[in-house]
This record gives sequence, structure tokens and C-alpha cells, in this order.
Amino acid sequence: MAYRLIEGNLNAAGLRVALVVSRFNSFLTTHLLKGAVDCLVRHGGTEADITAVWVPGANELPLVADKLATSGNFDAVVALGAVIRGATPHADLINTQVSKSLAAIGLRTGVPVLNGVVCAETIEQGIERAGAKAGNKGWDAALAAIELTSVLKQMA
Ligand code: INI
Repeated sequence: MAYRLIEGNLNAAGLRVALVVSRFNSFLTTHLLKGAVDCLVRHGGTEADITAVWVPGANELPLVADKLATSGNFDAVVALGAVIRGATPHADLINTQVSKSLAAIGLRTGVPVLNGVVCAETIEQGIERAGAKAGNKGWDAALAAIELTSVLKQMA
């Protein structure tokens, strides 16, 4: 007998997605936002089903992601930010805190919360991950949101 397979599709039609975006390093995060929207629309989503919320910095992503996830208005929440280590000694702290908090919100609410925060050593690395040679982490996180919501729908 064949095994049962649950696998997400990549169809974003009708998907209500909230994007929470950090203004810190906005020269990078605007590109993450563009990438995420482009990904959703190219997979059948519509801009009318997308809500974007700006927050001051990566540290503020979890609070707003939590509000969005518990609102009942969204199928998925995608957090977008850019933490550049550079001369910032607390970059590791921000990265760890933010990624743990985002994961905890997803586990607690059951609403997929995707982590699209670029963690880079240098500005050049950040640029590479925001639409240059290493792709666009905003696009990647939005694609993961599409796949994961489909998996959860099939499991329901
Ligand atoms: N916020 C970022 O989104 N990226 C960073 O690289 C960063 N650095 O380097 O400090 C950063 N700091 C601000 C932080 O996220 C909060 O907005 C601030 O601490 C107020 O809570």
C-alpha cells in the first residue's frame, strides 16, 4: 500500500498574509518587502490580501507579529528585517531573541510565523541577501508561508 503524503502546494490564491517590516536598515528591508509581495503575487496572491506593517527595528517584530497572528485576520505572518553585525555588539542578542520569539508565536497561535530577518556580518552580505547574488530572504520567507499554510490546511 502506498504511503500517504502531505506536501504543500505553492498556490497563494486567497491567502491573507501580514508582512511586518523593520524600518532599521530600510535600504535593505524595502527590498525584502518588495520580494515578499512579488513572491505572493507571482504565486496567485493579490495585493488586496496583503497587509504590511512597519515597526522601528527587528526587536519590535515579535510584538506586532503576535498581534497580527492572534487577530484572526491572517493565514500567515512574515517578519522581515535586517540585522547587520558590523560594529553592533548586541546583534547576536537581537537575532537570537527575535528568532526565538517569532517561533514561539507560531507554536502558540498555530498561525505560521515566518522568519525573514537577514542576519549578516557586513552590509555587503546584507545586500547579497536582499535581492542580489544570494537571492531575497523576503521572497524566500513568503514562499515558505505559502507552502506551510498549504501543509497545515491539508492536515486540518
Ligand atoms: N535593529 C535592526 O533591525 N537591525 C539592526 O542591525 C539593529 N542594530 O544593529 O542595532 C537594530 N537595532 C534596533 C532594535 O531592533 C530596536 O529597534 C531598538 O533596540 C529599540 O527597541
